[in-house]
Amino acid sequence: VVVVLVAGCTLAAHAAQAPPATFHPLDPLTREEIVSTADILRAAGRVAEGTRFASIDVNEPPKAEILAFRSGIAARREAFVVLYNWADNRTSEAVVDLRGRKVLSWKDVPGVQPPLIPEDDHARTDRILRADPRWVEAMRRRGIQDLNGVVIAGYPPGGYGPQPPDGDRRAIAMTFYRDFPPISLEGLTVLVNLTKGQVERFEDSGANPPRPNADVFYDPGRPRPMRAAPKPLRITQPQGPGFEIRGNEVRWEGWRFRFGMHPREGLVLHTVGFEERGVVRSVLYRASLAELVVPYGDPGWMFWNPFDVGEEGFGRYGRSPLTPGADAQENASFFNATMHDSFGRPIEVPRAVALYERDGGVLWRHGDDSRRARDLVLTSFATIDNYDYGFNWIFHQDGSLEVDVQMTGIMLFKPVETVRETGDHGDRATFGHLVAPNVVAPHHQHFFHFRLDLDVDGARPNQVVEMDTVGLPPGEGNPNRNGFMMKETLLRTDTGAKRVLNLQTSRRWKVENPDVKNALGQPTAYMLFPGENALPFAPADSFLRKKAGFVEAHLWATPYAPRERYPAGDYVNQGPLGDGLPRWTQAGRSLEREDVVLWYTLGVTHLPRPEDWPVMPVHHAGFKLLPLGFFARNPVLDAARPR
Ligand SMILES: [Cu+2]
Repeated sequence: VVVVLVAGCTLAAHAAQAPPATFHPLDPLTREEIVSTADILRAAGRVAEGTRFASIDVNEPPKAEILAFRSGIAARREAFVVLYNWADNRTSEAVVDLRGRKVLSWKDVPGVQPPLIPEDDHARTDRILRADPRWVEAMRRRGIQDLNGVVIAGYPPGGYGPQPPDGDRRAIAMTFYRDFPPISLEGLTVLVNLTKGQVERFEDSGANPPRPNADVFYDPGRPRPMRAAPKPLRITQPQGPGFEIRGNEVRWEGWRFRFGMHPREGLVLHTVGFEERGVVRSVLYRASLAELVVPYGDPGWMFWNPFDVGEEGFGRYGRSPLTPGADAQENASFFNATMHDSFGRPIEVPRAVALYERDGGVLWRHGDDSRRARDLVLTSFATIDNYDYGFNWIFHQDGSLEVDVQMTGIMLFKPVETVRETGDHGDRATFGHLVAPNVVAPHHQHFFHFRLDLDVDGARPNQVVEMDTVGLPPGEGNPNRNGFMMKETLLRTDTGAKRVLNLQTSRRWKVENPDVKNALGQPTAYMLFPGENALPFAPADSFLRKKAGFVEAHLWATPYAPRERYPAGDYVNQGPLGDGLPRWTQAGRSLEREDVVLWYTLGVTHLPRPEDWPVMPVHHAGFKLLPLGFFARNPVLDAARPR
């Protein structure tokens, strides 16, 4: 084992400097801080030849410290690092003090695996599989002479079921044609033990379906006839944007929030509040996409249900710059993000985030008195292999905050014999839909899971209330049988706060502050207002539902606990079943007059259409956080008249 030590002069060059005036302890790590983090760990002898940096992230200080933070204070600055050493298959967590330039803590975490290490996992899988005579034979049987004509990738073994308890690092291997289109070879089911360097499971059903014609695939390089561009629609702001930026803080139309790009979760919102008469009222302490899992409905594809956040590292792996004028409006401001590679080197992602104002349609009207709305959109996209996910956090002037998820990119597919449906159900693809000749896209679901740490007028006392609307039975109080009422149920414990949507009761939930009342005497609150959603089709005892336990409910609520960040657990890759929300919520912790966190599952059932091929037009799904008695009347009554 070679320990790489960094020379003293390098350390001096990165000496801690006074933080800039706009510094906030939740700001993402800078390029220099990522370099320092790796340097400090090396200098401490913690980085061996086989060590990889699975994640480097700002170690968020305790909530109380953040809420007490005032600019100018030299707040602590720490990095939280997950390291993996190939030499002894060891995962470790370190906290590095960037001001004191020392390793504050080091902990080995036995039996767990960090997410995909793209720099190594694919290459190691490739090396192991090529050396296996069964694979060589499988290629020969498929008539592939030139073995350089295929590439091999290794992914976290998601749906393979529980892994042996040895803790070894494993990958599922997929073999693709190298030339266009890069189709994966059917019939091969291969599990590779990356720690022992051997193929552990090899099944070849020998299927060799026809290769679909290349021109049914999306190829950005192929010349295609283009329609004429529409007449110009200019979006200009001659006096500049309506928002104000101070470091990572944004101020706009009463809203105040901070944002950052997180290596695992992507776009994160911090300390969201609404300013009224010079006082900032808190709404959300932190909000992010905490997990995403995509189970496929084709029985031949059980191995493939990736956890894009926990297994792949959504922010770090999915980095893709935004295209001005396409991914964001032409008046957008763009922000770079700094991610890192497995060797701890910073990677600058240009235009990782965009912020812009857009027309928001009618704000309100009555007769000839009407007002136009303006929205503020914070946006980012991640390309995770074939799929592209966009996240819009949309701030509205009326105090509502909307999450708009955009699904696009290329659907997974499998080649089939069918060229054209005959109308006879017999030749229909049962577990998918024919989207092009010889191409079936399997049915699948996307389960986005958001962690929403609401702080309504303070972190506490907050509590969660379920709201159901029910029709009154006919009787004395309801002689005309038209009465319906809204029933509120306080969710008293986290064990009892696993709730699913109910269309029959127009169910929704709110987080209220029982001690802060509006002018009408009502507790101030924010309501989670659902949009499209779904329940899993996998059976209750399936591996998927044990591993992605968060799909069991649309809404979960927990008392705030700083270590509870990821609903399927910290280590999802080959991780234990039932970790995360199902485990934390067994104890029946109180949610009454607490600091509460909402967890929301947003499910989308994707039954592929021909129109989704070869690249999908964006499908939107989302939810809203609406003020509910947070204001005592329409907060935009004073909006300016149109000019
Ligand atoms: Cu989809």
